[in-house]
Amino acid sequence: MSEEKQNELNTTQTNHEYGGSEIQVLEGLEAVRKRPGMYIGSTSESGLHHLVYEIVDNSIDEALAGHCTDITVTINPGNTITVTDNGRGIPVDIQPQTGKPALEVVFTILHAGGKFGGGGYKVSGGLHGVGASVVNAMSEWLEVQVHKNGEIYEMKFSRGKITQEMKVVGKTDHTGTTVTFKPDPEMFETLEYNYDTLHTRMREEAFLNAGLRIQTVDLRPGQEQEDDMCYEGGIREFIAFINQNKAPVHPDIIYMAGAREDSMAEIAMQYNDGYQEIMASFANNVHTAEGGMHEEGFRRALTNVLNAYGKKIKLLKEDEKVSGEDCREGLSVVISVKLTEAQFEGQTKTKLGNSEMRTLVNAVVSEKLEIYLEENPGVGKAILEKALMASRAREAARKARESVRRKSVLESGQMPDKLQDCNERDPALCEIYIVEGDSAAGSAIQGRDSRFQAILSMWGKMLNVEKARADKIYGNDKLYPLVLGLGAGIGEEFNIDKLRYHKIIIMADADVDGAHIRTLLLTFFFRYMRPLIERGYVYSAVPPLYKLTRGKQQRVAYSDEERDAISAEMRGDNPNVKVEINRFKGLGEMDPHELWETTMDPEKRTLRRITLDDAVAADQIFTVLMGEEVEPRKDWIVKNAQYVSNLDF
Ligand code: TSJ
Repeated sequence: MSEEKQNELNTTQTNHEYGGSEIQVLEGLEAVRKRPGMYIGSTSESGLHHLVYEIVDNSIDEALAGHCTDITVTINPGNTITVTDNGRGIPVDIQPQTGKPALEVVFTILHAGGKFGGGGYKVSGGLHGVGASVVNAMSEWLEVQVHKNGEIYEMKFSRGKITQEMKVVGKTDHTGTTVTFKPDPEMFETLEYNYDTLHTRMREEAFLNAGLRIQTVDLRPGQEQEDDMCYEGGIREFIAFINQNKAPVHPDIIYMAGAREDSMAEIAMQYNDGYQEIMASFANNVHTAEGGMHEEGFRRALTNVLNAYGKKIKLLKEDEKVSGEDCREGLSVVISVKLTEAQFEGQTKTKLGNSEMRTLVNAVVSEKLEIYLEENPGVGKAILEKALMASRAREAARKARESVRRKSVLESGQMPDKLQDCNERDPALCEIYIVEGDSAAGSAIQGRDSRFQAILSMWGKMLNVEKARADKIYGNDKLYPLVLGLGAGIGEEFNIDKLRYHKIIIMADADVDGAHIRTLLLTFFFRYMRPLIERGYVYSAVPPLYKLTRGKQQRVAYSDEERDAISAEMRGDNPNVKVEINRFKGLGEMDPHELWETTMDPEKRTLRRITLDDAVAADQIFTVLMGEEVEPRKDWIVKNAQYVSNLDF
């Protein structure tokens, strides 16, 4: 460590002497601040929320160990977070190895959490239990109170450094842990918590931990609300929730569970009369968005059991088969496995790599589902009939598609008329703006630099991706122009080498409809053109929110803070001067010049790159909340209307 840095530490930390081990500690936490992405994924809205999950994971581990029944997550005024539980309380005794209270170690040493202490059912999730020190490093301040041994212990930190050593501050008659923190404005692009994001995630945790009570509370003025979640039925109730607005093919939810050595698997499933497969899988309560071995085991077993059963009841002829996809049309399923040494792989470390989970889930489903179908022949027949219908529809669609594709415009190179192309041909230099609505598209077409900027306009309600089979997208008049314009095909045939633009910019309003369009497009890209997101080719344009006018002088602002700052600047030393502030209602309201200046000029605009994490979040919102039925979608939009400008898809 440089001398300068050492001095800086010593001055901010007057009552604390630094020895060798402390310096290592600080370097550890400094590494978190230098490369936050490695520890919490991002410093955008998703990273901000991740801090909360890191803390809550510790309480959930305590619940899994059988010592905690209640967890409360509170957004306080000022966007600080409090997490409290009624567990045993983080140990406060001095650790022999370090000579320090375990509590201090948890918050100051990377990867220390959850590793100490005695037995119980310990599971290790992806980032589970290692997060307290990471959150501490990323917080302007953090304080913790532990109720244990009849005493209340307290300790405080700032940006990972101790500001108050552990001390007893009072007496108590119960046990538990409370942590309050303020995310560091130096580290995060946004500091505003979204209640719905936290609530949705906590609801998921409550579904996955049957009987655990989780409360979420928002205390911010003007948006006070709370939810109290406890599901005795666990993942069965998760399926009931996912299918709540869908028409089930059979009344009960099929539930299967089994264990082997240290691991266990549980599966809940139900078919509805739609086409979409909704598979939500978890390993140690971590959402495995990229799937993995447990999903493979499930798919294999489901296909085998249904084919065998179909033959047995003679719905399938001896040489007839239904494919895996056919077996999953309209299926909602939650797979949850718990294991001791989870291996997480893939781009976002959300793909389960343990092959023994394939074996376990396969065994559980093979055995239990067969028994279930034997005992419920009515359900068995309904499911088989549905799979057979899917099989026939798919075959017909394939034939139709093949005949269309032979003379397909995809190969002819013909471009859709909704596309105003650019002159440049090198994809690395080309951008395509996807714009919603007539008037915004008009302004964009006039305002753009047509040498390298193409405009694709989309209007009207887009296809609900959830409802469509992949093959239907070829025929969809809203998405087809997009597929054509990008030029790289779709799904299994997607070929990124043919992509015509290396910047794909979604330009939508900062309102409900804009958020809706962004979610739809991201879900679509995630499901059918994932390499676009993996390569970082997808962006969100950031239009301004306010126009400020003083006489002939005009400026724009992209946030409330910026608005206030610019307004003060424009006033200068002259507080009585009038600065007119107008809110932009939408992109369509801007003239071509304004749009170019504020949102499209590469010299001045802000683009937000969409990460795989963002797309996963959009996909999940989509899956659960934007499924078959219109009503829950409306509810979601109405409920989120006030936050929508903060959504970070
Ligand atoms: F780590 C943390 F600070 F992020 C955090 C930990 C935050 C919150 C809100 C709760 C917790 C937490 C930790 N709740 N409960 C526990 N339990 C333990 O750390 C614990 C207690 C006792 C024993 C034991 O063996 O006696 C072992 C452990 C791991």
